[in-house]
Amino acid sequence: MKELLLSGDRRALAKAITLVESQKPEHQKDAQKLLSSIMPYTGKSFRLGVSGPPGVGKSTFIEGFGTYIIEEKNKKVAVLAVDPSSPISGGSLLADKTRMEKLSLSEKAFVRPSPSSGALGGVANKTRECMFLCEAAGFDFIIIETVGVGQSEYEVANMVDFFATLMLPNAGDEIQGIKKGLLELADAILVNKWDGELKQAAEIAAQHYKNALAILHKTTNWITPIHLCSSIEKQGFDAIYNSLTKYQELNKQNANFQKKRLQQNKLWFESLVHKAFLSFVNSKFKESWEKLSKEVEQQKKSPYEAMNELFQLMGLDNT
Ligand SMILES: Nc1nc2c(ncn2[C@@H]2O[C@H](COP(=O)(O)OP(=O)(O)O)[C@@H](O)[C@H]2O)c(=O)[nH]1
Ligand SMILES: [Mg+2]
Repeated sequence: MKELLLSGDRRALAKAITLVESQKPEHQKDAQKLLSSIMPYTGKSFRLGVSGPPGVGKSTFIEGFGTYIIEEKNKKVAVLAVDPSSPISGGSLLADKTRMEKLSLSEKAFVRPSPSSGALGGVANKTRECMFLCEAAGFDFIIIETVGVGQSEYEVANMVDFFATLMLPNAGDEIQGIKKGLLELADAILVNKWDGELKQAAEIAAQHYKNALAILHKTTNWITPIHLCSSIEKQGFDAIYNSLTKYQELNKQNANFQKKRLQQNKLWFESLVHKAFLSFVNSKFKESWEKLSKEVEQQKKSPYEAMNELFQLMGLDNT
Protein backbone atom coordinates (compact mmCIF):
# COMPACT_ATOMS: atom_id res chain seq x y z
CA MET A 1 0.00 0.00 0.00
CA LYS A 2 2.80 2.38 0.92
CA GLU A 3 4.51 2.35 -2.49
CA LEU A 4 1.27 2.91 -4.36
CA LEU A 5 0.34 5.68 -1.97
CA LEU A 6 3.67 7.44 -2.45
CA SER A 7 3.26 7.16 -6.21
CA GLY A 8 0.13 9.29 -5.89
CA ASP A 9 -2.43 6.59 -6.60
CA ARG A 10 -5.78 7.97 -5.51
CA ARG A 11 -7.36 4.60 -4.86
CA ALA A 12 -4.49 3.66 -2.60
CA LEU A 13 -4.98 6.95 -0.81
CA ALA A 14 -8.69 6.30 -0.35
CA LYS A 15 -7.92 2.83 1.04
CA ALA A 16 -5.28 4.18 3.38
CA ILE A 17 -7.75 6.71 4.75
CA THR A 18 -10.33 3.99 5.32
CA LEU A 19 -7.72 1.99 7.20
CA VAL A 20 -6.72 4.95 9.34
CA GLU A 21 -10.35 5.77 10.13
CA SER A 22 -11.22 2.20 11.07
CA GLN A 23 -12.05 1.65 14.72
CA LYS A 24 -10.98 -1.99 14.69
CA PRO A 25 -7.93 -2.58 16.88
CA GLU A 26 -6.15 -4.75 14.27
CA HIS A 27 -6.63 -2.03 11.64
CA GLN A 28 -5.37 0.60 14.03
CA LYS A 29 -2.10 -1.27 14.42
CA ASP A 30 -1.60 -1.40 10.66
CA ALA A 31 -2.65 2.22 10.37
CA GLN A 32 -0.09 3.33 12.92
CA LYS A 33 2.63 1.39 11.11
CA LEU A 34 1.67 2.93 7.78
CA LEU A 35 1.58 6.42 9.27
CA SER A 36 5.01 6.07 10.84
CA SER A 37 6.46 4.86 7.56
CA ILE A 38 5.09 7.74 5.52
CA MET A 39 5.91 10.57 7.94
CA PRO A 40 9.26 11.33 6.23
CA TYR A 41 7.32 12.10 3.04
CA THR A 42 4.98 14.62 4.65
CA GLY A 43 5.15 18.33 5.41
CA LYS A 44 5.51 19.83 1.95
CA SER A 45 1.95 20.98 1.37
CA PHE A 46 0.17 24.15 2.26
CA ARG A 47 -2.57 23.34 4.78
CA LEU A 48 -5.68 25.49 4.65
CA GLY A 49 -8.60 25.28 7.07
CA VAL A 50 -11.96 26.64 5.95
CA SER A 51 -14.61 27.28 8.60
CA GLY A 52 -17.85 29.18 8.90
CA PRO A 53 -21.49 28.65 9.83
CA PRO A 54 -23.60 26.07 7.98
CA GLY A 55 -24.88 27.42 4.68
CA VAL A 56 -22.27 30.15 4.31
CA GLY A 57 -20.87 28.38 1.26
CA LYS A 58 -17.81 26.47 2.47
CA SER A 59 -18.27 23.52 0.14
CA THR A 60 -19.06 25.79 -2.81
CA PHE A 61 -16.02 27.92 -2.00
CA ILE A 62 -13.75 24.89 -1.83
CA GLU A 63 -15.09 23.59 -5.13
CA GLY A 64 -14.40 26.94 -6.79
CA PHE A 65 -11.15 27.83 -5.08
CA GLY A 66 -9.82 24.28 -5.36
CA THR A 67 -10.48 24.27 -9.07
CA TYR A 68 -8.81 27.68 -9.33
CA ILE A 69 -5.68 26.40 -7.60
CA ILE A 70 -5.49 23.42 -9.92
CA GLU A 71 -6.12 25.36 -13.10
CA GLU A 72 -4.36 28.64 -12.40
CA LYS A 73 -1.58 27.55 -10.06
CA ASN A 74 -1.02 24.07 -11.39
CA LYS A 75 -1.17 22.37 -8.01
CA LYS A 76 -2.69 19.13 -6.77
CA VAL A 77 -5.49 19.69 -4.28
CA ALA A 78 -6.85 17.36 -1.61
CA VAL A 79 -10.03 18.20 0.29
CA LEU A 80 -10.95 16.68 3.63
CA ALA A 81 -14.34 17.56 4.96
CA VAL A 82 -15.06 17.24 8.63
CA ASP A 83 -18.70 16.53 8.12
CA PRO A 84 -21.29 17.58 10.66
CA SER A 85 -22.98 14.20 10.58
CA SER A 86 -24.09 14.50 14.16
CA PRO A 87 -27.46 13.10 15.11
CA ILE A 88 -28.70 16.65 15.53
CA SER A 89 -27.72 18.35 12.29
CA GLY A 90 -27.82 15.26 10.14
CA GLY A 91 -25.10 14.44 7.66
CA SER A 92 -24.56 16.52 4.58
CA LEU A 93 -22.22 14.07 2.91
CA LEU A 94 -24.31 13.82 -0.20
CA ALA A 95 -24.80 17.54 -0.51
CA ASP A 96 -21.06 18.09 -0.21
CA LYS A 97 -20.23 15.55 -2.86
CA THR A 98 -22.54 17.12 -5.38
CA ARG A 99 -21.31 20.59 -4.47
CA MET A 100 -17.76 19.51 -5.25
CA GLU A 101 -18.63 17.70 -8.42
CA LYS A 102 -16.23 19.40 -10.77
CA LEU A 103 -13.39 19.17 -8.29
CA SER A 104 -14.06 15.48 -7.60
CA LEU A 105 -13.71 14.75 -11.30
CA SER A 106 -10.35 16.45 -11.70
CA GLU A 107 -7.32 14.19 -12.05
CA LYS A 108 -5.42 16.55 -9.82
CA ALA A 109 -7.90 16.52 -6.98
CA PHE A 110 -8.87 14.19 -4.19
CA VAL A 111 -12.10 14.84 -2.29
CA ARG A 112 -12.92 12.95 0.86
CA PRO A 113 -15.75 13.81 3.19
CA SER A 114 -14.99 12.13 6.47
CA PRO A 115 -17.83 11.62 8.90
CA SER A 116 -17.18 12.96 12.34
CA SER A 117 -16.85 10.18 14.82
CA GLY A 118 -18.93 11.74 17.51
CA ALA A 119 -17.60 9.83 20.45
CA LEU A 120 -15.16 12.26 22.03
CA GLY A 121 -15.03 15.80 20.83
CA GLY A 122 -16.98 15.45 17.64
CA VAL A 123 -14.37 16.24 15.00
CA ALA A 124 -13.41 13.50 12.66
CA ASN A 125 -10.79 12.05 14.89
CA LYS A 126 -8.36 11.24 12.17
CA THR A 127 -8.37 14.37 10.04
CA ARG A 128 -4.76 15.15 10.81
CA GLU A 129 -3.65 11.63 9.96
CA CYS A 130 -5.60 11.83 6.68
CA MET A 131 -3.87 15.10 5.91
CA PHE A 132 -0.48 13.42 6.25
CA LEU A 133 -1.61 10.60 3.94
CA CYS A 134 -2.61 13.18 1.31
CA GLU A 135 0.78 14.86 1.62
CA ALA A 136 2.59 11.57 1.18
CA ALA A 137 0.51 10.98 -1.94
CA GLY A 138 1.92 14.19 -3.37
CA PHE A 139 -0.93 16.64 -2.91
CA ASP A 140 0.56 20.07 -2.42
CA PHE A 141 -2.50 21.90 -1.24
CA ILE A 142 -4.75 20.46 1.45
CA ILE A 143 -8.07 22.08 2.29
CA ILE A 144 -9.98 21.04 5.39
CA GLU A 145 -13.64 22.03 5.65
CA THR A 146 -14.98 22.30 9.17
CA VAL A 147 -18.28 23.32 10.67
CA GLY A 148 -18.27 26.58 12.51
CA VAL A 149 -19.17 24.98 15.77
CA GLY A 150 -17.12 25.08 18.92
CA GLN A 151 -14.40 22.55 19.50
CA SER A 152 -13.97 21.39 15.92
CA GLU A 153 -12.78 24.80 14.85
CA TYR A 154 -10.02 24.84 17.42
CA GLU A 155 -8.97 21.34 16.52
CA VAL A 156 -8.74 22.18 12.84
CA ALA A 157 -7.04 25.52 13.50
CA ASN A 158 -4.43 23.53 15.38
CA MET A 159 -3.56 21.38 12.41
CA VAL A 160 -3.39 23.83 9.53
CA ASP A 161 -1.01 26.58 8.43
CA PHE A 162 -3.76 29.04 7.63
CA PHE A 163 -7.28 29.21 9.02
CA ALA A 164 -9.86 31.07 6.93
CA THR A 165 -13.36 31.86 8.17
CA LEU A 166 -16.22 32.41 5.76
CA MET A 167 -18.90 34.89 6.73
CA LEU A 168 -22.34 35.73 5.43
CA PRO A 169 -22.97 39.14 3.90
CA ASN A 170 -26.11 39.89 5.89
CA ALA A 171 -27.00 40.44 9.47
CA GLY A 172 -25.58 43.34 11.36
CA ASP A 173 -26.83 41.42 14.38
CA GLU A 174 -24.60 38.55 13.62
CA ILE A 175 -21.63 40.86 13.39
CA GLN A 176 -22.49 42.35 16.76
CA GLY A 177 -22.64 38.93 18.29
CA ILE A 178 -19.58 37.54 16.58
CA LYS A 179 -17.33 35.86 19.03
CA LYS A 180 -14.06 37.49 19.78
CA GLY A 181 -12.44 34.08 19.88
CA LEU A 182 -13.47 33.42 16.33
CA LEU A 183 -11.89 36.62 15.07
CA GLU A 184 -8.74 35.79 16.92
CA LEU A 185 -8.63 32.35 15.41
CA ALA A 186 -9.05 33.49 11.81
CA ASP A 187 -6.01 34.26 9.66
CA ALA A 188 -8.40 35.73 7.07
CA ILE A 189 -12.06 36.57 6.91
CA LEU A 190 -13.80 35.85 3.64
CA VAL A 191 -17.19 37.47 3.17
CA ASN A 192 -18.86 35.13 0.71
CA LYS A 193 -21.87 35.61 -1.59
CA TRP A 194 -20.50 38.88 -2.90
CA ASP A 195 -22.84 38.76 -5.87
CA GLY A 196 -26.32 39.61 -7.09
CA GLU A 197 -28.63 41.15 -4.54
CA LEU A 198 -26.18 40.51 -1.74
CA LYS A 199 -23.29 42.36 -3.26
CA GLN A 200 -23.70 45.62 -1.39
CA ALA A 201 -24.57 43.91 1.87
CA ALA A 202 -21.35 41.93 1.56
CA GLU A 203 -19.34 45.10 1.18
CA ILE A 204 -20.96 46.63 4.25
CA ALA A 205 -20.35 43.45 6.23
CA ALA A 206 -16.69 43.48 5.19
CA GLN A 207 -16.36 47.01 6.56
CA HIS A 208 -17.95 45.90 9.85
CA TYR A 209 -15.49 43.09 10.21
CA LYS A 210 -12.64 45.46 9.47
CA ASN A 211 -13.82 47.70 12.32
CA ALA A 212 -14.30 44.77 14.66
CA LEU A 213 -10.79 43.55 13.96
CA ALA A 214 -9.26 46.96 14.41
CA ILE A 215 -10.27 47.06 18.06
CA LEU A 216 -8.99 43.57 18.76
CA HIS A 217 -5.29 44.50 18.83
CA LYS A 218 -3.87 41.21 17.75
CA THR A 219 -0.33 40.78 18.93
CA THR A 220 1.02 38.93 15.92
CA ASN A 221 2.73 40.53 12.94
CA TRP A 222 -0.03 39.35 10.61
CA ILE A 223 -2.89 41.72 9.96
CA THR A 224 -5.98 39.60 9.30
CA PRO A 225 -7.17 40.50 5.81
CA ILE A 226 -10.86 40.73 4.95
CA HIS A 227 -11.69 39.52 1.48
CA LEU A 228 -14.89 39.66 -0.51
CA CYS A 229 -15.64 36.68 -2.69
CA SER A 230 -18.33 34.99 -4.68
CA SER A 231 -17.86 31.25 -4.74
CA ILE A 232 -20.54 30.87 -7.37
CA GLU A 233 -19.22 33.53 -9.72
CA LYS A 234 -15.62 32.70 -8.82
CA GLN A 235 -14.72 36.25 -7.87
CA GLY A 236 -12.08 37.33 -5.40
CA PHE A 237 -9.92 34.20 -5.61
CA ASP A 238 -6.76 36.01 -6.79
CA ALA A 239 -6.69 38.26 -3.74
CA ILE A 240 -7.30 35.33 -1.41
CA TYR A 241 -4.56 33.27 -2.99
CA ASN A 242 -2.17 36.22 -2.76
CA SER A 243 -2.88 36.51 0.95
CA LEU A 244 -2.00 32.85 1.44
CA THR A 245 1.26 33.27 -0.44
CA LYS A 246 2.12 36.43 1.45
CA TYR A 247 1.40 34.74 4.78
CA GLN A 248 3.58 31.79 3.86
CA GLU A 249 6.48 33.96 2.70
CA LEU A 250 6.35 36.20 5.75
CA ASN A 251 6.23 33.32 8.20
CA LYS A 252 8.92 31.34 6.45
CA GLN A 253 11.22 34.34 6.68
CA ASN A 254 10.81 34.70 10.41
CA ALA A 255 10.64 30.93 11.00
CA ASN A 256 7.13 31.15 12.46
CA PHE A 257 5.85 28.75 9.85
CA GLN A 258 8.01 25.91 11.12
CA LYS A 259 7.55 26.95 14.73
CA LYS A 260 3.78 26.71 14.39
CA ARG A 261 4.03 23.22 12.89
CA LEU A 262 6.33 22.01 15.65
CA GLN A 263 3.96 23.40 18.23
CA GLN A 264 1.12 21.59 16.48
CA ASN A 265 3.03 18.30 16.74
CA LYS A 266 3.16 18.75 20.46
CA LEU A 267 -0.55 19.53 20.61
CA TRP A 268 -1.23 16.43 18.52
CA PHE A 269 0.59 14.27 21.04
CA GLU A 270 -1.20 15.90 23.96
CA SER A 271 -4.60 15.47 22.39
CA LEU A 272 -3.84 11.83 21.54
CA VAL A 273 -2.91 11.12 25.13
CA HIS A 274 -5.97 12.97 26.33
CA LYS A 275 -8.34 11.00 24.09
CA ALA A 276 -6.64 7.67 24.66
CA PHE A 277 -6.71 8.20 28.40
CA LEU A 278 -10.38 9.11 28.43
CA SER A 279 -11.36 6.14 26.32
CA PHE A 280 -9.18 3.89 28.49
CA VAL A 281 -10.95 5.07 31.62
CA ASN A 282 -14.29 4.79 29.87
CA SER A 283 -13.74 1.19 28.91
CA LYS A 284 -11.67 -0.29 31.73
CA PHE A 285 -13.35 1.51 34.59
CA LYS A 286 -16.77 1.85 33.05
CA GLU A 287 -18.79 0.86 36.11
CA SER A 288 -16.94 3.08 38.54
CA TRP A 289 -16.95 5.91 36.03
CA GLU A 290 -20.71 5.71 35.70
CA LYS A 291 -21.32 5.27 39.39
CA LEU A 292 -19.14 8.24 40.29
CA SER A 293 -20.69 10.41 37.55
CA LYS A 294 -24.08 9.67 38.97
CA GLU A 295 -22.96 10.48 42.50
CA VAL A 296 -21.55 13.80 41.32
CA GLU A 297 -24.72 14.54 39.41
CA GLN A 298 -26.80 13.88 42.51
CA GLN A 299 -24.43 15.97 44.58
CA LYS A 300 -23.55 13.05 46.79
CA LYS A 301 -19.88 13.65 46.06
CA SER A 302 -17.92 16.61 44.89
CA PRO A 303 -16.18 16.26 41.51
CA TYR A 304 -12.87 16.39 43.35
CA GLU A 305 -13.78 13.54 45.67
CA ALA A 306 -14.99 11.49 42.73
CA MET A 307 -11.87 12.18 40.72
CA ASN A 308 -9.58 11.22 43.56
CA GLU A 309 -11.53 8.03 44.10
CA LEU A 310 -11.26 7.17 40.42
CA PHE A 311 -7.53 7.78 40.41
CA GLN A 312 -7.13 5.54 43.45
CA LEU A 313 -9.08 2.79 41.71
CA MET A 314 -6.72 3.08 38.76
CA GLY A 315 -3.76 2.78 41.09
CA LEU A 316 -2.64 6.34 40.39
CA ASP A 317 -1.64 8.65 43.17
CA ASN A 318 -3.18 12.00 42.48
CA THR A 319 -1.85 13.89 45.47
N1 LIG B 1 -25.30 33.72 -4.07
C1 LIG B 1 -24.38 32.87 -3.64
N2 LIG B 1 -24.75 31.69 -3.09
C2 LIG B 1 -23.77 30.85 -2.66
C3 LIG B 1 -22.39 31.17 -2.75
N3 LIG B 1 -21.69 30.15 -2.24
C4 LIG B 1 -22.58 29.22 -1.83
N4 LIG B 1 -23.84 29.62 -2.09
C5 LIG B 1 -25.08 28.88 -1.81
O1 LIG B 1 -25.23 28.72 -0.41
C6 LIG B 1 -25.80 27.44 -0.08
C7 LIG B 1 -24.93 26.68 0.90
O2 LIG B 1 -23.71 26.35 0.28
P1 LIG B 1 -22.71 25.23 0.86
O3 LIG B 1 -21.48 25.30 0.04
O4 LIG B 1 -23.37 23.91 0.96
O5 LIG B 1 -22.46 25.78 2.33
P2 LIG B 1 -21.71 25.07 3.58
O6 LIG B 1 -22.78 24.50 4.44
O7 LIG B 1 -21.00 26.19 4.26
O8 LIG B 1 -20.77 24.04 3.03
C8 LIG B 1 -25.97 26.73 -1.42
O9 LIG B 1 -27.29 26.86 -1.83
C9 LIG B 1 -25.03 27.46 -2.35
O10 LIG B 1 -25.43 27.40 -3.68
C10 LIG B 1 -22.03 32.44 -3.36
O11 LIG B 1 -20.87 32.81 -3.50
N5 LIG B 1 -23.06 33.23 -3.77
MG1 LIG C 1 -20.44 21.98 3.40
